[in-house]
Amino acid sequence: LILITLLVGGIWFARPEPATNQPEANAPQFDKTQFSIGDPTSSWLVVNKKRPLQPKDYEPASLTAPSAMRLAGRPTDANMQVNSEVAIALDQLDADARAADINLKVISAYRSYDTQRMIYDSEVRGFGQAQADRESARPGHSEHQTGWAVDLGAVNNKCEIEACFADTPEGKWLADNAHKYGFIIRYGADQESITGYQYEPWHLRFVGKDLAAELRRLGNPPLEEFFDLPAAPSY
Ligand code: DAL
Ligand code: ZN
Repeated sequence: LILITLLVGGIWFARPEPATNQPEANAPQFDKTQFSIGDPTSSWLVVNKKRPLQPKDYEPASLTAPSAMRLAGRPTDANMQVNSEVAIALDQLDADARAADINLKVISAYRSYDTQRMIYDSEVRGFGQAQADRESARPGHSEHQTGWAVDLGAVNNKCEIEACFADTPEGKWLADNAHKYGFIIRYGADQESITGYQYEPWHLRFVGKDLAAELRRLGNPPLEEFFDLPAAPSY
């Protein structure tokens, strides 16, 4: 045993130094294949107009409302709920937001296939199909159907689900801080030709802290671009 230990130790210490000392060359590459982008239970899921949920009527196994964050509805309402990982992240985000005098609430979270269809159909009736498709996903195509997405707003209701939310203290705080809790602003400004949707500064998508940090480091490219997927401006 002593001999083996000495031998292994000798081999270990005899290992040559890496060829370069440049930190860049040795920095670990972000592994884009760590998690599935097709499985709706994966926080890296990419769903868009070209990538329907599989199955289209997918339902998350369990959903729960954040326990301390303020809600526009009741905690037992499905549309106040997200998956448990997201609920925990939202409570952490909210605790730090409150400490910074930022008062947020959940406006809309989980939506079933049928609920999404009702919302989409009512948008079509109100604004026509072309405009509806810029604002609302068709059923089977929404992040809201996965439990990974949530629309947040200010407790004072200012600019609720409007582009001007980006200019409110709450919207600015989210843009600056959401990544620390694993969220991205999924439908960024000037990304409609790729994401298929107008700017939605209120729509947070949980992707986990590692990916959220990497996307921020790269200047917030849309998920489609990051994962080398086709742009999804239309169905
Ligand atoms: N408003 C987003 C795109 C949705 O309906 O999922
Ligand atoms: Zn949304």
